[in-house]
Amino acid sequence: MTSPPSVPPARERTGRVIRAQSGFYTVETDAGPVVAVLRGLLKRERRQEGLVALGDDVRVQLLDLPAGETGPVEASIVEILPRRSALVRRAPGPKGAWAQDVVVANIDQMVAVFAARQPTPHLRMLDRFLAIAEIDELDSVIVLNKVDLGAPPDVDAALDVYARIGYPVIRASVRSGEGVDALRAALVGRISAVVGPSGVGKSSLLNAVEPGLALQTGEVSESVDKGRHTTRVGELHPLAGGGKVADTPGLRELGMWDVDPGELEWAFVEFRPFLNTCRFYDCTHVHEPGCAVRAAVETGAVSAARHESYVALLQDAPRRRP
Ligand SMILES: Nc1nc2c(ncn2[C@@H]2O[C@H](COP(=O)(O)OP(=O)(O)O)[C@@H](O)[C@H]2O)c(=O)[nH]1
Ligand SMILES: [Mg+2]
Ligand SMILES: [Zn+2]
Repeated sequence: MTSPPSVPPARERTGRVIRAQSGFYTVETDAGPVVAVLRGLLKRERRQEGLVALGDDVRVQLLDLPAGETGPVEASIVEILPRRSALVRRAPGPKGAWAQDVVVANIDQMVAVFAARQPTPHLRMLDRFLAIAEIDELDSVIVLNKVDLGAPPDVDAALDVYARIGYPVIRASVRSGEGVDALRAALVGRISAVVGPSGVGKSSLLNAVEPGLALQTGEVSESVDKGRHTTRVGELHPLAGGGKVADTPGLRELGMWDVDPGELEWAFVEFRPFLNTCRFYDCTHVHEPGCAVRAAVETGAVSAARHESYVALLQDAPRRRP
């Protein structure tokens, strides 16, 4: 008995984007990984590239390739499921506007790595990262790598400030092995994104944490991340103990996206106890009389350097309020 040829029902799966490169996405599904592209219609609806981010949960439709044939693309992404979190940066968009750029979606924490030396740590940049993570509602872990080179005393003192305000601080060295177990423990069972300037040892640290990863280190190339038209490869690496981690190449500036001054003050966690006690309800904590945050800076309860970072970020943030 023969039956008329019928269109097989669309085979759909959901999964997580674990690799993104030049419009090709590796989606981890229950039945294994599939390489998918974004369906044209979805692309047109949203009118932009980069709609799918590393870490996104997506619905894919498996392509019906002729029997016996295999192709590089096995599925098309037909839906991006709601994100529960995202690490977002501000990137130059069309016509000089700022566009939102999701670096990694659905992560639990940001791991900010700096080097004790080579390159010199920029704590202003760390404060920016931490503020972004707070705004994105992500936990943060701070890693000072290359402690074998000896941290400058002011950097050591500053790290104590971060520990005091509640951030986990790991002093590490890939050379000596110090801190590697602590970093592994911080990563296990969680989805993390590692951020920080080039050359601080992000990839080396991850290789030490997870020897099978074999991430490229040393030869530092920023070119992959210079402009929006260049290729960026993103990958969520599985960890033996459970969890996943994304190494972000050359993410020098993790800009602020559409930050409201009211959000920024909240993003400096140690300001929170003082925010409702300023004389003016709309105090920006820069110059107003009766400012409880600045009073706390005077007494040393809030670090002057952190307050300076806050002021710098406030001036940098796009204003939505008049
Ligand atoms: N002295 C020292 N050098 C390190 C350490 N970790 C990494 N490096 C070196 O720093 C350079 C940059 O490392 P890499 O992992 O590529 O940095 P990334 O750009 O942040 O991923 C390489 O030459 C590493 O060998 C460390 O703990 N101590
Ligand atoms: Mg690297
Ligand atoms: Zn104030």
